[in-house]
Amino acid sequence: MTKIALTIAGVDPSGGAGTIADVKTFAVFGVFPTAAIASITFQNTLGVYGAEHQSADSVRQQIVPIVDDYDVAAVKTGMLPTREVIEEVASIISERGLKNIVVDPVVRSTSGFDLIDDAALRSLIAKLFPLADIITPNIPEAERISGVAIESEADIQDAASVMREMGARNVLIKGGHMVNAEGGMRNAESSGKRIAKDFLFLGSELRVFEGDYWETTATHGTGCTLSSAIAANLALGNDLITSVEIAKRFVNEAIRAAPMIGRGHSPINIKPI
Ligand code: PXL
Repeated sequence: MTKIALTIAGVDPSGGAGTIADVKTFAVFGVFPTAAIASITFQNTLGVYGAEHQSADSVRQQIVPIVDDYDVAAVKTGMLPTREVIEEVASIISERGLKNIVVDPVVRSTSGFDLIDDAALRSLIAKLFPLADIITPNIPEAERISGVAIESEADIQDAASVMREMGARNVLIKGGHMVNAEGGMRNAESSGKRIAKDFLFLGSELRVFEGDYWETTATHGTGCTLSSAIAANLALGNDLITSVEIAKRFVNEAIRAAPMIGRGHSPINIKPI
């Protein structure tokens, strides 16, 4: 039986992140992709130059015909640029009883472009976190959302607690940004080999995932791909831990095998593992 997933996110026309990465990821997992566009960004591998956001009404008009027709098995949200769009998405999820909700709290691009404003962030927390089966912040996102400065694994626990108090049931904090920190994150066993750790809080229970850390600039689209891979696996009927495990291996291989295109941060290589 064909499983269907929906991404509600921004378009990166250069193909590295956002909707294009999500759709490719769904397709690789054999899940039928559908997509509602919340914003069109202007960017390439060197940076984000601007964006033209969709209205809440446009986002509703895109989503409702999809979910009223198809049996959508999982939903991933990415860049939702305004408070109005976030509130509309939260209303539709509640109204239509949508399941397997993965919220990637996209806040800013790697190049430092703010992808959502402060009012949007507040409503993302208030309206969407309680509806999410899992939220997937990276460290800068976890810091901005929780207000906790993250320098250690204890800080990660604190940030996750704050986000759980905000209403998020399960929290995956992606540690890729912390691998460069002095000390803590190095893999002691092997000379020079480094590891990236991701921290999954299933309720209050912590699971740590370790993966190889590739020294590379090819990281464009990692967050989008991870969250859409989790959604694809939930759509296929896998449980949350299995979905996170598979998604993490998938992104790790996509980073390792990145095509190194463009003059900035190359997109990763979304392909079967
Ligand atoms: O990776 C964050 C992100 C998400 N969605 C869109 C983006 C970006 C970063 O550039 O452009 C559309």
